[in-house]
Amino acid sequence: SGGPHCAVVGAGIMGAAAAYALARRGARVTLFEQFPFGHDRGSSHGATRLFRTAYFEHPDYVPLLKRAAMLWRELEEEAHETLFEMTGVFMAGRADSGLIAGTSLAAEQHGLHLHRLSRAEARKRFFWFALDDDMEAMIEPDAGFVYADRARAAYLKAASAHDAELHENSPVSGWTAKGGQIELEAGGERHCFDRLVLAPGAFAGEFVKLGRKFLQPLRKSLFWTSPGEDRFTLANGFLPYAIEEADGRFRYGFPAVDADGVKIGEHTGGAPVADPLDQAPDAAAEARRDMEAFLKRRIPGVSSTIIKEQSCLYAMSPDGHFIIDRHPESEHVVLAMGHSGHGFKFAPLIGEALADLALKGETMREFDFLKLARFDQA
Ligand code: PYC
Repeated sequence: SGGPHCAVVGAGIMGAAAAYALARRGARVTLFEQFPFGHDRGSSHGATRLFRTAYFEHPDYVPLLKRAAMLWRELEEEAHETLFEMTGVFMAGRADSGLIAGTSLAAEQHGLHLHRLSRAEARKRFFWFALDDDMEAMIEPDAGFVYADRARAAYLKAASAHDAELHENSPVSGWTAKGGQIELEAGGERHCFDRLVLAPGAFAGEFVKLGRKFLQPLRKSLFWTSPGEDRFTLANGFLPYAIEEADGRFRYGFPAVDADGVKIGEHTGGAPVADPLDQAPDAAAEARRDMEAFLKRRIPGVSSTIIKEQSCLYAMSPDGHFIIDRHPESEHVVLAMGHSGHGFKFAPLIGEALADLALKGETMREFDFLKLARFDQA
């Protein structure tokens, strides 16, 4: 293809989506991934990720989410497979919790529907959950989940179908912007590109040349428990869920979608990681016990015995919001980082935004609140 030659670094969901968006627009794309495709050392592996539209984190994300939902459907069409399930998500917490108050605020500001459940209805339809009397329960209908591994693989396949060159096991050791070109070192060789797209996830480190202050990797433990009888399934009305406790701890999970059972994780907490290249240790016995206690207390019908565990890295930005921008050092370098454990659902749109920034120098103004400039005053 005759467009500019773009290097994409990182084949997590953001890099994969960017490679596809660029290749589809006619750019020549070379993607570098330090590990094998589909590895489980970053933030994109696993079967499922939540999708929500009434966004408790900030109402400004809502217009982005509406577009992301449409783009997930486009990817499904391109890939001829189901990647996105708009099942609704069950949420519970006190009225003043970040989850319930924030979701309500975003819904109100953007005219989104929330189905608020009376205590009796919550008990009847969501009998799996043991809720406190002072908790509110609701379903967000414009919410559901994305099949994560499948979506990332679909983006790589679609990028390749549009002639992107994909390199796994190819760490990039450095880059330099020089006179409108980017020099990149990979596999002991120097390569020259017109544009560079950085999607480094938790591995941003010194590599992004912004200093370390924009990234704190956190390691999270995820657990799976046996569904016992076949009741914790979508077919039986068990929805993906998010529950915030009075102490602010936020746990979430999914129905059993595969043989691994019922997934459960904690969105709050996590262990700061000095070097994300270190292999994950087993979850502390204490984290397991804590999750087992949560299951007993809140979802007593599911087995509280953990049958599988895995870890996942969050790439925390200083304010928990994404950083999507051109690089201060060169207008030909663009980046998406700091997804802070809630970025996956946005990936199709972030891929488009990175392609916009790389090819046109700007993207939708709805992304303005995610620029680096917000940290200038700090
Ligand atoms: O973005 O909804 C989310 C989420 C839940 C747990 C981790 N991220």
